[in-house]
Amino acid sequence: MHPKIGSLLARFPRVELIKWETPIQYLPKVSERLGVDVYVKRDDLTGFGIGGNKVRKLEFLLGDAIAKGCDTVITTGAVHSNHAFVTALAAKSLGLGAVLVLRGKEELKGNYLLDKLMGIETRVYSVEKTSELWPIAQKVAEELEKEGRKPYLIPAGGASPVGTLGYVRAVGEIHAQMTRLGVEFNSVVDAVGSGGTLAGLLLGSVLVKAPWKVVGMDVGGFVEGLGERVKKLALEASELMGVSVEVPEPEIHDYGFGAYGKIVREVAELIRFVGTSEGIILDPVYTGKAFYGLMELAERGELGETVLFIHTGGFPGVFHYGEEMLKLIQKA
Ligand code: 5PA
Repeated sequence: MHPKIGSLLARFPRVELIKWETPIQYLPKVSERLGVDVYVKRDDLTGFGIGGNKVRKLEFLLGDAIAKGCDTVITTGAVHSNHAFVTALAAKSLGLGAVLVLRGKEELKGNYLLDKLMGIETRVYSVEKTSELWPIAQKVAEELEKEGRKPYLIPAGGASPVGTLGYVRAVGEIHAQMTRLGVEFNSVVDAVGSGGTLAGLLLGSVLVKAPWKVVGMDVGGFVEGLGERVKKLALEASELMGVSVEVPEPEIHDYGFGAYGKIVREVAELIRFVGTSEGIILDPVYTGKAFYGLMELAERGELGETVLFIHTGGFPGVFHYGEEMLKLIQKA
């Protein structure tokens, strides 16, 4: 852990859901194909539930919920939401209640199947956008308050200033690992949905004066005004930490292939390539799209000589959309 990050975060309540540093792994076959050294931070192996980036945010969010004496966590997302499932699972494991306010088709697949299997309370609505779920979640909170419970509302993706601290902390880990590895990353790349991960990476990188640039791959407009939102989140998190810094405009590229959650052949084929060459499974909604962007930008020489990809997880999406991907690959 980078000492500056460690000491700045020490006063924030955090529940320890991750028991180790996630490894950083070199990808020889991908690197050979691109002519650029590509490493992966294996945050798919954060190890709580099915892992992923959300666990890092939840360490701080649930720490905050418990410190505030809350007893029930409410959050929102699509039915395939990795964030929603792991939030409820973590809350339950800590003895808290959880209510998920979701949107979409109730199919027993992927994360929604896991929700049901773990006995998590879900309420599913037919609205277009996850943002439309927020007022509903607020009403659920009011209902619970009337019953004498103390709810803790978590925005979609855990994208609050407190949640953002999770990836500020991750930067402290990455910086220390990079020094041990004896390499220097020129770029750090991640998938961007709600923006909390990118905001944390951005702020953490400023704080450690990192040698890399942070590059986000927008997976299809999960939220509007992404760049501004990421910057705002990073600044709010810096205020929370009591540091005064300049946060640059985030570099974000559109790799949504038309829409959030849209499953496309190019990404399905890339998932097959990375799986069969490196033994790493990417997902079709987030990491597959972001890695596709990494490969295009790296080939154009835009990411420098040495790149770190944050594997943010999303494994249940492979099983939610597996059949659809297979059909697309077979049609080609
Ligand atoms: C998600 C998000 P941010 O939301 O922090 O930008 O992270 C993007 C991201 N990788 C990257 C995976 C596997 C993710 O699940 N998921 C959301 C969800 O509801 O699961 C918030 C959209």
